[in-house]
Amino acid sequence: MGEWLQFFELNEQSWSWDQQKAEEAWRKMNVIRAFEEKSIELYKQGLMGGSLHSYIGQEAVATGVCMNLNTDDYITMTYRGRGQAIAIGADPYKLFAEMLGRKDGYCKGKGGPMHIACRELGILGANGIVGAGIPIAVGSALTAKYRKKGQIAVTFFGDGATNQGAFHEALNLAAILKLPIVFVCENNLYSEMTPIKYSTLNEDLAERGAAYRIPSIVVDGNDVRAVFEATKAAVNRARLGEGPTFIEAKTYRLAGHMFGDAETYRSKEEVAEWRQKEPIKRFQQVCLQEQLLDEQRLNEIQNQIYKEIDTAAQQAMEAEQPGMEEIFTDVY
Ligand SMILES: Cc1ncc(C[n+]2csc(CCOP(=O)(O)OP(=O)(O)O)c2C)c(N)n1
Repeated sequence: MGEWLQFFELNEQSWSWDQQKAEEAWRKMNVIRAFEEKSIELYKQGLMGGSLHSYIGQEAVATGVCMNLNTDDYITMTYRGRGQAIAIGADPYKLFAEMLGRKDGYCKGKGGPMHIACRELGILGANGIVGAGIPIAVGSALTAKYRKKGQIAVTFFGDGATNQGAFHEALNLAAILKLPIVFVCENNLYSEMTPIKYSTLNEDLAERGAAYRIPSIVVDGNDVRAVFEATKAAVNRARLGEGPTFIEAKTYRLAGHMFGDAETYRSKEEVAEWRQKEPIKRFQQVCLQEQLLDEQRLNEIQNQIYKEIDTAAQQAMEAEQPGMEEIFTDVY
């Protein structure tokens, strides 16, 4: 299995991003964070239906991966999928509108927080069923292979999903058919309220990709640079027809599994420890150390983003609800 499994280390000496790339990463991560914080605020006020599963803490994964993608690539993700949607270019107003049940939402307000989909952005759907997005992405990778337009598929899922049967079937099929797909496992150490050590003996879930003879990489999921570089190689392989790659991004969700989670299954000390390693703070330090962006510019961008997110949320709250004529359309 050794030859199929790799531990990605960022080469600090040769790593270089220009100011534009650093700004792109800083912006995307902050838009996701601001959006998720605002969503919690709206949910608390009882303005949103369904459940809300926060992506706070995992921003570097969606950002680092999606910075390598084009909008004609395909992505699937979980109920936390607003992070990936934003990273691929979704409009926060349309996302808020969706979550608030407004007609301007990506699914005309009928999908809610867990079911973002947008064909124009290649988003084949966030999915409330654990692991269900994985075979859908494999199917789209098969389409991409036939179409020969250089498209690829990327699927995001959690550690818990790697115990689903569909995950194993999808990996095996992608490996044998050499499909252009990147499997991105966001290992945030918990499946709902179950710590991974209670459900899975593998310490590195990338071993599961390696077991299917898929080149598999473990990467620091809280370092946007490492996620970007590891994904870049995987995306190149997929575009060149060299088959799938499995990326395990080690990360941590800083909020509860969903809004209302009492978090009795983990200690405050553990959360505090991970808060020190959270991706936005870490990237801020890199930007300052490497003199890519100074403190004033970082703050300026961040403040602007928080204002824009407030405005988008306000506009969505004031937006129209779908009319009765929409009640049976697009519903399966
Ligand atoms: C097939 C299925 N089984 C159980 C559930 C209930 N459930 C919702 S989220 C979740 C945890 C999944 O954990 P993981 O895949 O690690 O993703 P994370 O929530 O950590 O992002 C479970 C068991 C479900 N939605 N679908």
